[in-house]
Amino acid sequence: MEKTFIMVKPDGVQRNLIGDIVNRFEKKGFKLAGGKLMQIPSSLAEEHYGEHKEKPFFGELVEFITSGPVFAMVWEGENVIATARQMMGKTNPSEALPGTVRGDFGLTVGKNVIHGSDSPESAQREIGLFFNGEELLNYEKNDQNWLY
Ligand code: IDP
Repeated sequence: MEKTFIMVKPDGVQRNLIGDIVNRFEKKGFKLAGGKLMQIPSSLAEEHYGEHKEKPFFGELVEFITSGPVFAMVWEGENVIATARQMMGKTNPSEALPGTVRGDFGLTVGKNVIHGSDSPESAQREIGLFFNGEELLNYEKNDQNWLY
């Protein structure tokens, strides 16, 4: 089953949004494979956001994402990568629709509450950066027959 990497950013943790965000993914029908509260070291932040290294906001981005705890998760389910991106809303919260995480909770692109992998390649890469195999659980869940 497809997996994606989702992270509540430091602003979301400070603003008490972990529960709301987890709730949205649970209610949608996705299955939690792993999750942890962690403080990201600069080296991991720079690797995670490597594709933005040349951007003017790179320094600010690394500083922000390492500024406090994040809640990192792996969610699993049919088409979860693309669906999670829709549930997050556009990168800039001012363009994100109501009903999306960024549309409901964010105001600025620098503090947009949530990260989610944007493709199967980045999902695989990001899951590998943040979780080791033992932290991802493979277990039976009783709701699956009512979802699939
Ligand atoms: P995404 O998070 O929606 O995938 P990306 O383009 O991959 O968006 O950008 C990564 C993160 O970098 C964004 O979530 C946002 O927090 C930050 N970011 C993107 N553009 C800007 C900008 O112009 N100024 C400050 N931060 C930005």
